[in-house]
Amino acid sequence: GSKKIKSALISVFHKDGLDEIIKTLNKLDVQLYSTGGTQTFIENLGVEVKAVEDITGYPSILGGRVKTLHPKVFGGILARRHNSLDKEQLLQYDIPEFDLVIVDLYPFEATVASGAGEQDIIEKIDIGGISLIRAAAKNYNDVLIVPSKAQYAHLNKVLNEDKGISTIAQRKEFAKAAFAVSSYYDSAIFNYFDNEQGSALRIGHDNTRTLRYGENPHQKGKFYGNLDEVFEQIHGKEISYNNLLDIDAAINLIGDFNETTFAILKHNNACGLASRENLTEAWKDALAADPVSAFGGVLIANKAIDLETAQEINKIFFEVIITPAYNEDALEVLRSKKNRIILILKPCELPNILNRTLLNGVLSQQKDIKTETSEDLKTATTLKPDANEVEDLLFANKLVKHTKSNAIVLAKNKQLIASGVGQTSRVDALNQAIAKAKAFNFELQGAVMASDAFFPFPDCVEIAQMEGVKAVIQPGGSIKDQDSVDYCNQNGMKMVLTGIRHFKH
Ligand code: 93A
Repeated sequence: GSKKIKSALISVFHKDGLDEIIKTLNKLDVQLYSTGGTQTFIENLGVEVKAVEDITGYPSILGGRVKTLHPKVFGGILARRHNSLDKEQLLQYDIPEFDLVIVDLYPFEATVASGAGEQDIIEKIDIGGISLIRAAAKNYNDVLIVPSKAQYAHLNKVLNEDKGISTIAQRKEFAKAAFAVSSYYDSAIFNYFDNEQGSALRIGHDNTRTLRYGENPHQKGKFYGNLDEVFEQIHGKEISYNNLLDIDAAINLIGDFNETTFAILKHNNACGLASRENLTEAWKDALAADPVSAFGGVLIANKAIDLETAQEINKIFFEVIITPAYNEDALEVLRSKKNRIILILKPCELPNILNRTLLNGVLSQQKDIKTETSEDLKTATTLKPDANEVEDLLFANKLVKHTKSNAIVLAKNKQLIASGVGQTSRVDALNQAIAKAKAFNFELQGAVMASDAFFPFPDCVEIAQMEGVKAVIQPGGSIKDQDSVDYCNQNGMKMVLTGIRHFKH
């Protein structure tokens, strides 16, 4: 149950914030023990403290690599206070009990981030501190563990609330935080050694966000990660689970476009996208593809939003807008709706790994970061696409890569005309795209078609040709490729092959 803290072992890297705790512990008559630097800090506060070296009989050796690693330290942390044999051994070997352990680890991650050399980084792998944390957390039944300076405020609260008495529930809560710290710390070390893999999923103790709910209101939801690295939210309501899915899709999509581009996404697929010299034009032409779907969508642009564009955007209802920057007057317009989520996209490198849970495990793969250029294209037909058509083909191909399979994208003049998304057959995807294009009065004459995977039969090029599509981009690789190529040749169409499939399930 409840325990009064009589002794504390303190070994912290960052000393800031410790003074308040030391003063409180001193007032509560707690016997303090500490390692070298921490000892000096405590003594400078005018508080009495015993050196760990005086208990172990060893000085800090090997340049500090071995300071606290000793049975007299770990015995005093791990001893079960209700176990008479443990108690006897403490007496036998003259080991003091530690009721409270405060640690702040060597800053491994920050040292890596600072660009330090390998030797400096290796020295920042904390061994003694992490062991103190794990030992004290294991013995939460008797010991209160404070595993990083992030928990100082919480400790202060406990110390002040009940005059240095902690409950078992509180100690278990701190132990949970301790294992979050130790597991995060070790995964940061793993990531450093595993640099070939790119950064793995990083879940930290202060990196969990409880969402209002999951995909639907009856499902609980959480996000593990640090969104602050990716964007800054400057306006609007709390970001939801579904918003995050769309934000992720939007950021990955826009990353493939270099020219001034505006995109509108719904359910992770683009329902509008255009590249133009001017942002307002890009917005208008993105919206034109499907103003119905755009309702409640997620918007993303790769240029700062100006006033004129903001005024245009403001005419429709949308959930989220993401851009690298906003002009002050544009922001004023966009802020007119209270709930609208406004995000500033930060320049940051996202992990190159995609993980997805399924059955009783996790599927993991590298991200699809392949973006084809004109050099990747092989013309399969007698007619070759001209320069403008090549631009449109590459444009459509980028879009189809970010669209759920089976996918067909129809585009013209760097504008998405319509796409068929997530269909169970390629023909269905094409028919959906054609129907949408017609519904919004688009003329498909001269348009291009992109497919995320090969055409198993010539039916898609036949249907597309009848609607006026002039050029096709696809990976190729079907045993019946030649049937599609023959049809194109007989009907004056052009076809290029990329050799790269872009399934997205
Ligand atoms: O090099 S260590 O892994 N060896 C140890 O035995 C040890 N014990 C505590 N580093 C060790 N520590 C770490 O020293 C703590 O985690 C803390 O970050 C730091 C505090 O040292 P000082 O009190 O000398 O500033």
